[in-house]
Amino acid sequence: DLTQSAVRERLADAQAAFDADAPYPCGPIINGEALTDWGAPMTSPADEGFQVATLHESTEDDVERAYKAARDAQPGWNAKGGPARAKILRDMADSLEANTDRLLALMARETGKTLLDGVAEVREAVDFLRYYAVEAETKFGEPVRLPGPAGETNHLGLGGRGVFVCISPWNFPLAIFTGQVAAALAAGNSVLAKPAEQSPLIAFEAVKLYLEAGLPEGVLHLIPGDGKIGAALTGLPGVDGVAFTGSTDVARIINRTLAAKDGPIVPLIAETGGLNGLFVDTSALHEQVIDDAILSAFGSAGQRCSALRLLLIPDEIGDHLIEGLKGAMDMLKLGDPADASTDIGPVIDADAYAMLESHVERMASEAKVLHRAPLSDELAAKGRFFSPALVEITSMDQLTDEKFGPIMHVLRYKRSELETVARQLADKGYGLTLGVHSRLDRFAERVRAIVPAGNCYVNRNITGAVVGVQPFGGEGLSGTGPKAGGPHYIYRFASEHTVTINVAAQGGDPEL
Ligand code: UN1
Repeated sequence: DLTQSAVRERLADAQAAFDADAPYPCGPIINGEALTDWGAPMTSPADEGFQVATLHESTEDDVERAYKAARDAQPGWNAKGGPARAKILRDMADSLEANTDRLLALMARETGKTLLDGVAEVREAVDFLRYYAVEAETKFGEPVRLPGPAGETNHLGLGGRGVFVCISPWNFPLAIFTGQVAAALAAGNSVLAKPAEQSPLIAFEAVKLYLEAGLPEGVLHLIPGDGKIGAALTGLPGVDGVAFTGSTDVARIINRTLAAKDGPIVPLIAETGGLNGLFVDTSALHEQVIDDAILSAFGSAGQRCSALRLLLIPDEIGDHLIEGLKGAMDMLKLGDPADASTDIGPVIDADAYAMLESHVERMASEAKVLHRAPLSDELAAKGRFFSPALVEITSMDQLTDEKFGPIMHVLRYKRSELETVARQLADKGYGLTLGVHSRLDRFAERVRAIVPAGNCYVNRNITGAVVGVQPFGGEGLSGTGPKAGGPHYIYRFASEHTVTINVAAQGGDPEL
């Protein structure tokens, strides 16, 4: 039954069932064994009185043990070959799909993710698994015969690099966790996965499902913990690669840790922050600009690296657009993420809340806070709900770096100064998402020629990249590339080998 009310009822039942059994014991999973015997309580950002989980943090000893097991298991996993690994990834995808309702309930409580965002998140995780399954099959099957001189055969084969460390963020606690792990596994690596310290439970549940789907126990280990555990993982002498999504600052720390080690040069795949602009010109459709700007800046409570941070509007239509944005903000519903009518849930924790509040305070004195979305006292008292803010800046100097949350800055520009403001934004050094709203093709080209962006969106919202359709990732301060969910990503997890055989020595090439 797919009527709206039936779906709502089903999701409410799943939420009630989840809530009834909370708090959940959560901890490392090493060699298939979950360590959950003791743990610190974790509360929900949407309701500080609700205890979601107890977390048994990993120790350095756990890191060592998991590493040894991962090292031992990797050759066997690699030798299985791409097609056999693809089958397991598909079974993992089916298992996530079958458990969607429970996973939505869990994310609503652990990270404050709204139901609508949760649905997209499970979808994305499933898409990653199926996308990398195809990659495993098509790129990691039989070695490819290459052309070469008569008398010898040449083959190129792809395999895993060894043991990969995957460090994932809380804002996509299932999708990015799964995307990194699935790519590493597809290529034939074993994995030590560290979810963000704010979202270990969803990763814990996912790893349990993966093991049930037939993933060998030694191949994937869950190592929850804070930055200390991250440092222990990336500092392991034998690590063969690191995939990281999070802040630019932490990516730099990881890069330094890897570079300081004696031994092989270890690749880092980093997806970091953004300072994403949306350029509007006078030909744009106002209602569409408002709709897309609101969704891009405030959707997921602005907690996406792809989110809109700066809306650039021409003087001529500035007042009109700003009035429209204020009106649209008044319509936003902040509330319980598990309620299907909620648009915006809480921000992740007290630190995030304090950082955002202090930025808005600074903007109130140095720039101008134009509007805040409505937030009831009751909600504010219950969890980390932050009222979305519209801030007008008058100079690009007032926007220094990414503020991860629901704050949209607007800057009015004179048409004759488009190139200048575009250059000022480019000079910030990021290059993740970029939006353009115009009915003139030439306008998008002018902006794109100046502002670097891994993902550019024209006349639409700038978040929600779809796996395989908009491979996602940026450049400069935004990351190393290659793009997740795209055809080049998997190669960074792989090693390449050629085999050349002098067949003339055996009496000729049997294949010719
Ligand atoms: C992130 O926010 O850390 O396009 C990256 C999007 C998502 C962003 C994920 N793929 O909105």
